[in-house]
Amino acid sequence: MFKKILIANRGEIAVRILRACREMGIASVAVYSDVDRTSLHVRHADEAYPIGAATASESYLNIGKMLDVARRSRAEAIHPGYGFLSENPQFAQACADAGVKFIGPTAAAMEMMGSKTRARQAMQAAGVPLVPGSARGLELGEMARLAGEVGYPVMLKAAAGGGGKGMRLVRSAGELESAFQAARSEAERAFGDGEVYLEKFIENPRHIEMQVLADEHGQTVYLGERECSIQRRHQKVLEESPSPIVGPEMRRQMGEVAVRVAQAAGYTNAGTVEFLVDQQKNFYFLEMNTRLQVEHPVTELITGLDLVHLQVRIAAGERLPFAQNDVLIRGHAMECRIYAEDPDNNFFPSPGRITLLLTPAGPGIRRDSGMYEGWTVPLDYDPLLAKLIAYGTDRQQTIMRLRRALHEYFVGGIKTNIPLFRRILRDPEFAAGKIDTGFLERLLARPEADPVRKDHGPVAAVAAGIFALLDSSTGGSPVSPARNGASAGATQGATWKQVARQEARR
Ligand code: MV4
Repeated sequence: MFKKILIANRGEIAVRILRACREMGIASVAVYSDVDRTSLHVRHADEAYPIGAATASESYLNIGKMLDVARRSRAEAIHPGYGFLSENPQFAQACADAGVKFIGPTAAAMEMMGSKTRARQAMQAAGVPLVPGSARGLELGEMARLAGEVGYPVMLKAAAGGGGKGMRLVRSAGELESAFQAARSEAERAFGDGEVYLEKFIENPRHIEMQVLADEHGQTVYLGERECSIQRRHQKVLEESPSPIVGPEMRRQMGEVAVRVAQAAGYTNAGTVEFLVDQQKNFYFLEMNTRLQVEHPVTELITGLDLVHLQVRIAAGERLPFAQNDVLIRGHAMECRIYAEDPDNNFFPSPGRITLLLTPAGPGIRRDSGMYEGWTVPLDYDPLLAKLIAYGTDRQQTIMRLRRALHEYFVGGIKTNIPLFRRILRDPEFAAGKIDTGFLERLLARPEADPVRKDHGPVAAVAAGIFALLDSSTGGSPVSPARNGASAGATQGATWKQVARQEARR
């Protein structure tokens, strides 16, 4: 086993990996940028090295600095977490060349999955179900022909993309040419690669992914699915396992396909196979994420496994300590991603100092967090602060526990999306498991019930008091006797504004 591991990341995931290291008796090395000197991951580590300016390219994305710290600290392995260098094949290769074990798949497996067209070709050859479309990049003429064949609407995607970047929905033949040019130039600008391919468009799909683990001795297992349909602008917000629509038979089929995907890619360590699922529950391979994911805790809770321990053991050359038949799924888990952003202001990032932090606990609650009271949230990175994860015997109990924990959670000094979760978890469609990738957009388009109107009795009494006071002090103005008391809805706002202005002048 490794004696020392470098964690090439920050925030809650660095804390998560540091915890595993300590449990395993492995010494840990943290790295930190200038703005992370006082961050939680630095405190949990045995050693910590500064790696430069806040800008990620100078610190957490800098391959040379990361390998320099590995050499100076004599770390034998590097865990990349998620984001930053975690899916960078050049980094995985540089680690291998430097004799440091990268805790993840090989550079070759990562590279194959990095190109969506290469992955589609390999998966088509392996008999994996794909969304109908092209397995390679196309020119406009070929694209028009194929789009006619599979039928509109179609989706254009960048081969180098993923996660929603460089995608274009095309509803009819007339829109194809301009969408094609736009997709190509966007892909060229974003990835330096203008290759664009085509898929039939799946209306209101679900996003369901399968966790896999593969050791370096040829054994691959699946650990159940995660339902990730609650997203906003391709950013996941809430995840759960099991999916409300996946039963044992569908799980076995998806799991076996996911294992086939991993084996066709020569995949090792932890990975996630993403599927699009249509309204008839047909599932199609979308892409493979070659890293430990943000939402891994829901799988840990329903399987009882520790994915980070297993990643480390696999990277050290150990065999998987169990077989597929030993993997049992029990209960239900649900995760809320707590972001430092303001849901009332278009989800704008809300950095700043955390002046008061009240944290939930109690039965069935797990919290993976990178924040503490008094810490200042930097604005330089992804604003994920923490993950609140609930576990229960079934979905209903899990939802009640999560609602209870969200009621307890208080983060003062900054804005967070905690109120959004309270709203999602009260929604009847959500409670019924009727969710797809359009759920959150539909929820946000509905105006929230006005909390003031619910107590209109006391509010009306206070208003009447103010009106009476103003009436006596200003000789009747600004509230005309005709409108006093029972004013119509449309004029009410204007009256209030008048009163407020009057108040301000006093
Ligand atoms: C699609 C699709 C419908 N049809 N492909 C978005 C992210 C990227 N990973 C793939 N995405 C989609 N691909 C076809 N052929 C709809 C989406 C999509 C989506 C997928 C997963 C989760 C959320 C989504 C939100 C909008 C669109």
